[in-house]
Amino acid sequence: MATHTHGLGCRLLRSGVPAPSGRHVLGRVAFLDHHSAPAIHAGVAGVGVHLAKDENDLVTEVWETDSPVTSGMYQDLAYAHDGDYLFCAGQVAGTGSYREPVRHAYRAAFDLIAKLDYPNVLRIWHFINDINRANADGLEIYRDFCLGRAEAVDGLPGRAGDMPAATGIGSLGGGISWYLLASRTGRVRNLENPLQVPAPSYPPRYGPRPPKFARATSFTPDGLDGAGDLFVAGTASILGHRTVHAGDVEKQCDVTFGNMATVIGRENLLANGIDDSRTLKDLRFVKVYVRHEEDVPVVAAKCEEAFSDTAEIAYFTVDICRSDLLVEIEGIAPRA
Ligand code: 3EB
Repeated sequence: MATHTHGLGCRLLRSGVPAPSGRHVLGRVAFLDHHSAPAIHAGVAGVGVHLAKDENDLVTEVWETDSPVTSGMYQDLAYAHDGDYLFCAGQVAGTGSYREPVRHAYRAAFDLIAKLDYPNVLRIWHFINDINRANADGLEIYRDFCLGRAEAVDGLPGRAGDMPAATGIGSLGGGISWYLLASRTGRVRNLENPLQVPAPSYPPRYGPRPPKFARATSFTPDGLDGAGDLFVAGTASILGHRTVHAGDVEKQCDVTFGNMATVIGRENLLANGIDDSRTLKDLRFVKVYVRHEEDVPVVAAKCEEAFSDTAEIAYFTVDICRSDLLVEIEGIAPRA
């Protein structure tokens, strides 16, 4: 991560135009006041996600690596890889039914992963416009998306169907923008949270097919021990499979912090055979999604207390996959 001078690194910057760092850019995700399709610009693979209300609110996430990258387009996907890591970004245009195009987009990405030989998927992000609105058939768009994703994952061979930590969150436009990171080597372990029902086991009340993602993904490069880089999925105020504290954003923050701390804490890592331990203070590159703009100050105050002074924290005002969720938070606990 940014603390690394080698391996996969991240920068989360409060500006639209990041200064060069001297490392190789694997992928660039710009959180903009408009949408911009996956593309290669000056050799850099990237996508523009419509997540900012105006141009004073821009954030850029840059993924960096050690070796020169090769970038290109595969179907509608923009990708780059360096022999160790792969970045891939896609977009599904707004439509009355996402099921088929999401299945198609996921399949294309997994074809690319197989073709280029990056079988370890580390992390996936999805930004879904009108996430709580009904599609042409009256199905909520998030549920429509989950249906296509589940069908795509059904068709994947062996371990490829074992999905990593993800984010599935609203956006302000552009259909569905999404991106993923994968590696050729190293060890990937997907973790669950003992306080939450695994998302793939959610009961049918939440939609015809459940969300397919893990609560966290541990990525340990070859030759190293412990949890490595811990990617924590978008996390919300859910215990078991139920939303708790509907209508109370502060209590939703507390449950979210508890969920994140539990997933990366010593007990859960040991239960997964990983001799390591992390806390909320180890989290970096934190993205905080807040449903109502007026809640941002109180959520930010809670986050500043919960996370480290040195954590990069970006706040976005967007809808969340369940109408009763007011806040969702993700982060990365990088290896030391
Ligand atoms: C949850 O725990 C909250 O559909 O990929 C969090 C992270 C959530 C990822 C996804 C959804 C997703 O169910 C929502």
